Amino acid sequence: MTLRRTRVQWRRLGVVLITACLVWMSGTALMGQSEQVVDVTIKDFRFVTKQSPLRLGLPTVIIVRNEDAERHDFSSTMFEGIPTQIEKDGVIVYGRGLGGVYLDPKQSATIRFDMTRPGRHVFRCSIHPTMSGELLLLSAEAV
Ligand SMILES: [Cu+2]
Repeated sequence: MTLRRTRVQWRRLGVVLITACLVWMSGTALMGQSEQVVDVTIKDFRFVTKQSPLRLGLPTVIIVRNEDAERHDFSSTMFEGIPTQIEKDGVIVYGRGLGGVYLDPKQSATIRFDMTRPGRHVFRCSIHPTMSGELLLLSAEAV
């Protein structure tokens, strides 16, 4: 094998690596766009949400953080009959009949689902009946 041939092979390897890197980068960019994230913070016995209207048919991620020193619950009928994934402390629960998640003080959870019903969806804390909030889901045509 001559020295020149080795150089060509190294150059090819470089092109392959750069291509793989670009594909990976555009892939993560696309994933970031197609997932809509909602942050819900529980503080002073209230749900605080910063939300722009959500679109149907896109993977939705709700991140709930309990900043209180009290145990709370994030529950909603919006997950009814919809495959839902709830992750808490590295444990993932998956199912169609999940009603929500309990959060110990300073605990957080990530809820992933694909919303199919438009409208206003209420969520509440089953421990404290005065606590409630809502998410607005629009159909894609309305946006
Ligand atoms: Cu509560």
